[in-house]
Amino acid sequence: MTVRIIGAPTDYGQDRRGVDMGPSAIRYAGLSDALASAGVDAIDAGDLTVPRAEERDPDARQPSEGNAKFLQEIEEVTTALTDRVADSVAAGETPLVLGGDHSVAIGSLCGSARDAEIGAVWFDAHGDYNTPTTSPSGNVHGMPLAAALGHAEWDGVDWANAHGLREENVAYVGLRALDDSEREAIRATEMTAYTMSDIDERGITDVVEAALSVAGDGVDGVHVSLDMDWLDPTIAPGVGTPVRGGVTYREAHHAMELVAETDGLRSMEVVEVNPVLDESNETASLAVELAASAFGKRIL
Ligand code: 5AB
Ligand code: MN
Ligand code: MN
Ligand code: MN
Repeated sequence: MTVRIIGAPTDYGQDRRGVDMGPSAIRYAGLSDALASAGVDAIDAGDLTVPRAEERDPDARQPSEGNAKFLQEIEEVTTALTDRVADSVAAGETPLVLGGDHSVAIGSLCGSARDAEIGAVWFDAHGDYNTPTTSPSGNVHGMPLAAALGHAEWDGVDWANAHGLREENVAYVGLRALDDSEREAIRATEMTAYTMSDIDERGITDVVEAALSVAGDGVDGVHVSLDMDWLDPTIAPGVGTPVRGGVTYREAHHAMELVAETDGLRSMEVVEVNPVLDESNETASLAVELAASAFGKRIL
């Protein structure tokens, strides 16, 4: 397997500066060596060019198009990332996108689904299913799944709709912080949602196996989205929107080992690492370890 590392150093999707340094921190924590030890060929394709917020028109920092901040900047990043991911998949590689905030998922999904039907497993504390109208924050990192699935105000936003992503093949794992409107919207979809309570009751193995089978049913491949706030903040402090009660170190590793065992992994992203909020690059190091597990690293 050849993994293409694509850095997407953007922080336009949320309010806490620093998440744009995520790709550097993850590389510094030893990503290439870890992937090599997992037995994959890793090509580091470098970072997308993302202009800093300070270089942009100050007016662009205000909410635009309803209540979605930096939407024009996010469109630029998304269209570039979509092409990179689509080219990588077309070349027979598995792209690994490094965020950046979770708005990068729009590009990962659009690229991965360009010429295919895909499913997705969403490892996250949050639902990321807001729209510019329902969002309490205006931050697009809380909207990527709704955007990619083309719902509500996102319908027909061509650069953001991943037409090959099938709603019935999307599964959440580990939800624990939903906005009220988001909760209603998720209930109304055909997505499958496993919360932290499901993990408490059924155990991580059962839940992740179920999620992978939902995502992989009848599609060409599966996108895995790993938001580092999925993990408990005691082990992943370097994130912008931490929520207590996340998965443990071993649960996370085991989940990624199950990802590695599925045949259908088509693309993956690791997002929301914010080195400014981190402690000694701990969250970036954890992101590296989890990526290695997802690509096949084993203890023995
Ligand atoms: B993340 C919140 N629902 O929309 C919103 O980290 C948080 O990509 C979104 O999962 C968290 O602003 C987005 C309150
Ligand atoms: Mn997220
Ligand atoms: Mn999250
Ligand atoms: Mn659709």
